[in-house]
This record gives sequence, C-alpha cells and structure tokens, in this order.
Amino acid sequence: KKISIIGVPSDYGQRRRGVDMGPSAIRYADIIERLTTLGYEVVDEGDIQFKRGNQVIEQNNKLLNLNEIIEVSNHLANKVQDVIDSDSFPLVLGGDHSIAIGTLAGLGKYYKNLGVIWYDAHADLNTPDTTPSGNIHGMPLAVSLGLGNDKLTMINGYTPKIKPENVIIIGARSVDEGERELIKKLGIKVYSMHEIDRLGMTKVIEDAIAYLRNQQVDGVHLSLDLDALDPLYTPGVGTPVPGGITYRESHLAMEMLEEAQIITSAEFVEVNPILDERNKTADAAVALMGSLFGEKLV
Ligand code: DIR
Ligand code: MN
Ligand code: MN
Ligand code: MN
Repeated sequence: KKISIIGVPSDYGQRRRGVDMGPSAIRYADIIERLTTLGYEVVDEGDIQFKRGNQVIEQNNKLLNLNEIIEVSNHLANKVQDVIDSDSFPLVLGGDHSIAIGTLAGLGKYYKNLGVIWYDAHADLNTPDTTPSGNIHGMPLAVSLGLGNDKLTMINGYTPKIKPENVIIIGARSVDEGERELIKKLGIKVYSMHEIDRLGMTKVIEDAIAYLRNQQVDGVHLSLDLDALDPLYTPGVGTPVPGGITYRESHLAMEMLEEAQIITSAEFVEVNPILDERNKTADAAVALMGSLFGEKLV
C-alpha cells in the first residue's frame, strides 16, 4: 500500500492568483500524517518544477497561458507515469483544474479503458470555440476526450486519453451552453445537483460504481474539484457556486468509493488558500482524502 503525492503549483488555468499555493496548503493540513496513520507508505514526490512568475495574460485570449500549461502538463504526465511504474497510487494536488490534462495524459498510457469521476460544480467541457472565459481550467475534460486545441489534446503524443462513455460528472450546477450541447452529443453521464437532491448521494454513487463496472473499466480516476462542495464548506476556491454538495455527502461518496475499492488514482484541485478562511478548504480536502483512503469514524 503505497501512495505518491505529486504537487502541481500551477495557477495558469484561470485568472485568480493563489491556487498555485494549493499543494502547500494541503501539506500544511497534514495530508502525509493523515495517510501514514492509515497504514500507507506515503512518498511525497514534491512539486512539479516549471517556471513560475507573473501569469502571461492575453497571450491568446481563447487559451490563456497555453504554453505554460503545455509545459506543466508534460512534466506532470511524466511524473504520473513514474509513480505508476513504481507501483504506487498517484495522488495529485493542485493547482487549478487545468492540471488534469497532464494527469490524464500520464494515466492514459497505462489504462486503455479508464473510468473518470469528475466531481465538480462545472463540467470543464469547454473548447476554444465555446469558452466564455478563455480559462483552460474550464477545458480539461474536453481536452482529455480529444476536443479542443491540438497542442493540448496531443500532450504525451496521443489522443484521446479517455472515452465519453467512461466519464461520470457529479455535482454539476454551472454548465455553459456549449458544454450542455457536448454532454448531449457525447451522451456523458451527469449527476447534477438535481439528481443528487432527488436520489440522494448513496444512490448516485451506487449507480456510478455499477455503471463503471458495466463499462469494464480497467481503472478509475477521481478528479475532485473542491468547488463541487457548497462554498459554505470550501470557500477557498476561485469559482464558487452556491447550492453545492454538502460536507457529509462528500464524505459518504468517498467512503463508498473506498468500500468499492474502485479508485486507482486521484487529484484534488482548486484549493486557493488566499481566498480561504483559515485553511478550511485544504482541511476539507485532506479530510475527504482520509475517507477516500479508508478512515473510519468508529
Ligand atoms: C466556466 C468556469 N465554465 C469556464 N469553469 C470552471 O470558464 O469555462 N471550472 N470554473 O472549474
Ligand atoms: Mn520544463
Ligand atoms: Mn473543475
Ligand atoms: Mn469547478
């Protein structure tokens, strides 16, 4: 039982500074101790190295900081592959959600039928044609499906990284028009807040697990954007949306995923300590990681 922590201090996928400090905030919230107590060998791989500094705004107004994100993604994809090669569980700490491009580019080299649980208030299915913001953190799911800018879709030399029928979005409540059309066109499974309210989180996760098993996936990646939770519980995020998933529902989801022993890699993104209340969001992230890795209340 080995977990490798990979920090990705990137804020290039959006315009609010501070999310590059997410990995520090999560380490400060005692992630290593928490997982070590559960009996894992925890290896901190440190942070991915790349040039950091002022964001290059408007280099391309439909693909903000494109070149920087390509560099981060390449480094991260390589690191994720190294971790899998060492028979360890890749646990990636963001950074904004654009880092998922690199994570999935690494994972896709090993998993030919990877399942993905995208736990997020947003669908992250924009392309340069549909983006309302130019922010690449609104695009990583589309990019991984092979849609969008070629330099992004071709990271690590191949595309697509995942298949639409293996993706499940949970927690959506802020979806752009182009994303809505893409969800329909590709038939992506979405449990929006409506389904979570109506069915309850227990049924949502049971269904999600059954669906992925039926797809005969060879692994499942959990991409958890802390803005999936209601901003009451995770205020330290760049794009908070009210009406979100509760803290307890999220723990339940993690606990059920752990019981099913289905998750083979994970990333926790969008923790921005500058926007936070005394590291509450990183604390929540670490608590959820505890549940995901088998912490029990009694
Ligand atoms: C919006 C916001 N859909 C965009 N996306 C965010 O800019 O593309 N994703 N915040 O997490
Ligand atoms: Mn470099
Ligand atoms: Mn996201
Ligand atoms: Mn989001």
